[in-house]
Amino acid sequence: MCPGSFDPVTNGHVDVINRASALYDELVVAVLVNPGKAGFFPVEERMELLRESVAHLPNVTVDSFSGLLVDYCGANEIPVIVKGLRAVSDFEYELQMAQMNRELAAIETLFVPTAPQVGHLSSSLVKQVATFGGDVSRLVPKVVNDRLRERTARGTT
Ligand code: COD
Repeated sequence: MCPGSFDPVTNGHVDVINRASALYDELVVAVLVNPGKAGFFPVEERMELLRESVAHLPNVTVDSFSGLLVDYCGANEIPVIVKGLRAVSDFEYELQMAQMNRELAAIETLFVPTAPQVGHLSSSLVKQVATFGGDVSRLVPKVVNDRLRERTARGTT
């Protein structure tokens, strides 16, 4: 399981998904539905962009979930969560979540260190740069870049 907000998916996410998919027979990439937060892209659109971005990986499926990640994993018999780690700041938060998820459901978390080429990428920075007309074409899959450009052109960001 690779969980996240994926609002939107970046090349950093795709790198982690690529590498996790090589480690396991099956990988689920799941978008968190946060009922209290609209997000930049609606959840259905985030899933569509993810599906297109990982279409080259036959053992990856894309889904969404609301509530606790461990409940989704339990219901779907998923034994491992895979997370990407960029910096020390990621580690502090991710360690807490990994320990909590283990306490809640004895589920393990595997950390994949970010690739140096994408270590600076986050969905929020990509959105900020795109909103102000910056070029993010090297930072996100082509489908995401196209969608961001459409939204920026329509002035709906
Ligand atoms: N390089 C490497 N990894 C990256 C990069 C990058 N450039 N960018 C992002 N990642 C990794 C992140 O470290 C993360 O592991 C994953 O990709 C997803 O990132 P985001 O930003 O899309 O998603 P988050 O961090 O907002 O997702 C948080 C979750 C949805 C996983 C978390 O909030 C959650 O599990 N929520 C469900 C409720 C729950 O169970 N809560 C209790 C937790 S203890």
